[in-house]
Amino acid sequence: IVLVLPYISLARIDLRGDVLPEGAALRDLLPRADFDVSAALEKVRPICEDVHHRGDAALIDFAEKFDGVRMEQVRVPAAALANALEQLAPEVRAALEESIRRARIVHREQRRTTQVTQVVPGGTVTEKWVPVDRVGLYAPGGRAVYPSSVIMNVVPAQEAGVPSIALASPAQAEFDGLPHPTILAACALLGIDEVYAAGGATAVAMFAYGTESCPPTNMVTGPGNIWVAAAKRYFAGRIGIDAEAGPTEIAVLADDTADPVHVAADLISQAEHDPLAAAVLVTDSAELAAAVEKELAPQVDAAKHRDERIAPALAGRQSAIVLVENIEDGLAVVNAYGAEHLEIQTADAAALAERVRNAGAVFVGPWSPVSLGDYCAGSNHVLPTGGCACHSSGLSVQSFLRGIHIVDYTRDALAEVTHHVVTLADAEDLPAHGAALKARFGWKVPSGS
Ligand code: HSO
Ligand code: ZN
Repeated sequence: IVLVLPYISLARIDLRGDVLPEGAALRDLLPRADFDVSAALEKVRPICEDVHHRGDAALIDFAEKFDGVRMEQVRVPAAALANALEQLAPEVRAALEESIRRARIVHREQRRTTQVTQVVPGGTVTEKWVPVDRVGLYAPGGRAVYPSSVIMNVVPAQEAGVPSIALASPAQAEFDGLPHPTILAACALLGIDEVYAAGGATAVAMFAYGTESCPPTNMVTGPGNIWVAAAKRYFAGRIGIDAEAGPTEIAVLADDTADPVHVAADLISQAEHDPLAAAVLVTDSAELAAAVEKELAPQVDAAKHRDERIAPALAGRQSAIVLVENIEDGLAVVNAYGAEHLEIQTADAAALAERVRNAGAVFVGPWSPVSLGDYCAGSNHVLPTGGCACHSSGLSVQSFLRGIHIVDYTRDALAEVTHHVVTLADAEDLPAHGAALKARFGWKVPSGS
């Protein structure tokens, strides 16, 4: 019997030989999925406004329409959370607990602390970090049921000290209109008891406007599909949001020291999420490129989600092997691309990682694959996609904190700088600004010293 394996051929982009373009020109040569959030915006607007006007009744109707189940209530009863935890397989519980433990270690230590700066004698500016009062976290359902993402949203919010945390996830017909039981169990493990069955744009609208059962939140975070991204954009400015998450991405920068078996496995691991997921290998070794392609075929063939996600993701225009003249050029390429996840599998991986400027997260060397970061590294896996790593960070404890400047000057310290304030106020033709200081000193400007 001759077994014909479907040959997975990644598109090739050959940047060897010529002088490498820079900046935007280089970025334009690199592959990326289409993710048109503004087009989706028009569709989510009426949905969000319906939730605004009809509250819980709209959430229940939309769940029936989109998730195929008519639920009785939006808020998940406490008994359902306890029950989900009870039913959770012990090994899954142990793994979730370890994931939580490691994420807590990292996020707790990364919390910013109050910084008092003595600007002049008698004059201080303090930056105080205050958690957001109330946040709504979203955990997708459908194709993606990720209790790990519950952890990645809840832990930073808790470590920031957010006093009120609610979570929403779509109603599942299979589970009588409750969110998926592993999502509920993860909430229970994390001590989150305010959970709602609401999906996509409707969940974001529920958090933004509030309904009879869910008080409004100040902020919404969490991954989701294009409807969630569009709803976040709709509410941006009214509430705080994290990045608009698009399809996941992995870039691997590798030289001939990399193991093609590992590289292929890592590319496939993220292609497993979505037919639009991007897998990009950047290498200066034609031999490695060929070996990875050869290795992909049997690994893809054996993969569970081969047909619906992995094969289309690898064959999609967003995925490619990029050949470069040398690793320096490779570094320029990955910096131009700004991947959500960047693995560095080269001889000098740690030194190269230090020079990465644009990436959501960097995974150094052969023993730090992206899958480790997805679950158990302690790092956060909610990361900027679509090139947003060029201007934004992933979710962290900082995402849920606001830095408030507290200004405290004595009479003498104010007197000493008054003439400068008055001069600048006059220069901007805002003399009342200066007058606010003059009034304190009998309308005579202290001369300064
Ligand atoms: N790689 C995804 C997160 C995830 N992976 C959840 C597995 N479960 C985006 O960073
Ligand atoms: Zn993943």
